[in-house]
Amino acid sequence: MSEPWHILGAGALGSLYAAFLDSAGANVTIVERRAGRQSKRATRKREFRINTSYATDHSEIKRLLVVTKSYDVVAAVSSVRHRLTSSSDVVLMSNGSGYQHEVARAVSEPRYFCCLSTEGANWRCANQLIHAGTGTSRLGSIYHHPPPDWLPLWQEAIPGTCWEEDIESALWMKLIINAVINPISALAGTQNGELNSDPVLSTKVANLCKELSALTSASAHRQLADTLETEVRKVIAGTANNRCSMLQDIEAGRPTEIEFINGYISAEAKRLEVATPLNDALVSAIASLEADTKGLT
Ligand code: KPL
Repeated sequence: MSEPWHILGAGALGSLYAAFLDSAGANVTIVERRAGRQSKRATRKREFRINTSYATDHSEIKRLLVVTKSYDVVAAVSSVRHRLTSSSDVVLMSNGSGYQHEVARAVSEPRYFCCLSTEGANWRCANQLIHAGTGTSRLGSIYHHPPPDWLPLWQEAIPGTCWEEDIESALWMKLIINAVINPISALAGTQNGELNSDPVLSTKVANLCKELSALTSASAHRQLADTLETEVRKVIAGTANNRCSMLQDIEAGRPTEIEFINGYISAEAKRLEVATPLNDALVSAIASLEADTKGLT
C-alpha cells in the first residue's frame, strides 16, 4: 500500500487531483486550516471517499500536495510544519515563481517537487466537480532530487504525468504564459481566446512577448526566447473559452497572484538589468484594479 496523500488547498484543481489519486487506490486526506468547513468536505467525502484532517493534527504527513494560491503557499506549508520530516515529500503546484524557494527556506525539513499542470477543473455547484479539460502533469525538482518512488502511482492515477529533468525551463515558460495571458485578459475582462482574435489585444500580446523574449535571452532559459510567442498563442487557442484565474480572482474580490507572476518577472528583469516597462505597467494596473474592486464585491 502506498503512503497516504494529504492535500492543502482543495479548490477545484486540488480536488481533481484528490479524486485522481483516490481512484488509483491511494488514501487521500484533505487538510483544512480553518474550523467549520467539515460539513462541505463531509459531502465531498461521500462522493470521493476522501478524509479530512486539520492542520493542527499531529500525525506525520509523508506525501503532501499543495494547490493553494501562490501568495498562500508559505503560510499553508508552515501550518503543517510540525507534521513534516526529512522523509516527507511536498509537491508544489501553484501559479507563478519565487514562492518555491521561499517555502523551502521557511520550512526546510521535506524534499520539494514541482508539478506543472494543464488540467482544467471547476465546480458545477458547491460539491460537484467538473473535469473541464484533460491536460498534462509535468513533475520535476528544482533541487535536482531524483524521480520519487511515488511517480508510478501518479502515472497510473493521472494520465499524462511525466518526469521533467529541466523543470526550471518549463516553469519559466509557464510563468511567461501566465504573465501575458492573465493580466491582459483580466484588464480587458475577456475570455482568453480574444487575445488572439481581437486586433488590439493581439497587438498587446505581441508587444509583451517581444519584451519578455528579450528578457528570456538574457536569462538562464535563453533557448526558449524564440518560441515564446508561439507557445503563448497556442495556450490562448487551447484555453479560448476560459476566463483566466486572475480575472476570476478580480471578479470574486480576491487578491490576485500578480506579485508572483509579473512582479517576479520585474524583479528578475531588475536583477538581469533588462528594461520591462510593459510588464511593470501591468503590475501597477492590476494592483489598482484589485484595490478598486476589493470594496465592490
Ligand atoms: O493558467 C492559466 C490561468 O488562468 O491561470 C491559463 C493557462 C492562462 C489558463 O486560463
